[in-house]
Amino acid sequence: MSQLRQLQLTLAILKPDLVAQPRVLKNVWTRMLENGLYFVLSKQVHLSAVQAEQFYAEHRGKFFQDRLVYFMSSGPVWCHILCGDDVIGRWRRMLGPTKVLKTVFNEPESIRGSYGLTDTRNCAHGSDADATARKEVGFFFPEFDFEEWYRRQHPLFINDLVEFDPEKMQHIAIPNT
Ligand code: FUP
Repeated sequence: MSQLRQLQLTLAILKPDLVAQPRVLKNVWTRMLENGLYFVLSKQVHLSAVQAEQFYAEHRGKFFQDRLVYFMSSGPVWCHILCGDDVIGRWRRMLGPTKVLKTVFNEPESIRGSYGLTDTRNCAHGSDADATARKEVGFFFPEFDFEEWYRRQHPLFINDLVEFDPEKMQHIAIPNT
């Protein structure tokens, strides 16, 4: 029985600590592209404290909530919808574990291990499951329609009929495909 291959979608956020360092930001984008991740949609956003609090609603009341909200609204972030085979796991493995103060020792080559500053200022985010990805993509890209994307764009991405456009920071269809 053959099984149809389907690419996965996820949300990546490059956080204010990373965005504030242009050379590091570029290096992370290069790592993402070299790892074969596709950029479906990208935008830069400066979250308000209210929006940051909403995005991290699951952490309400935790000891780090205030510092997390303050940090996430302290400067612009880049949001990317990524796609690829097992992209949720792949992007999270590239990131390394959440807690930077351990990750710098345990996984120094990971993005958080390389560039993370503290457990809060930990460079970047990746959705942890399909359902979370849908919710988080919807938070930043309410206009994005998953079903429509799978119908119209997925065939291009799965056949690698796309190329990266650095102006738009996203992969677009190769002309005449
Ligand atoms: P992750 O799925 O890797 O984003 O991890 P969590 O959902 O557990 O944590 C979300 C964010 O909370 C982290 F990215 C940073 C912040 N955090 C802290 O500031 N301190 C902690 O001890 C744990 C998490």
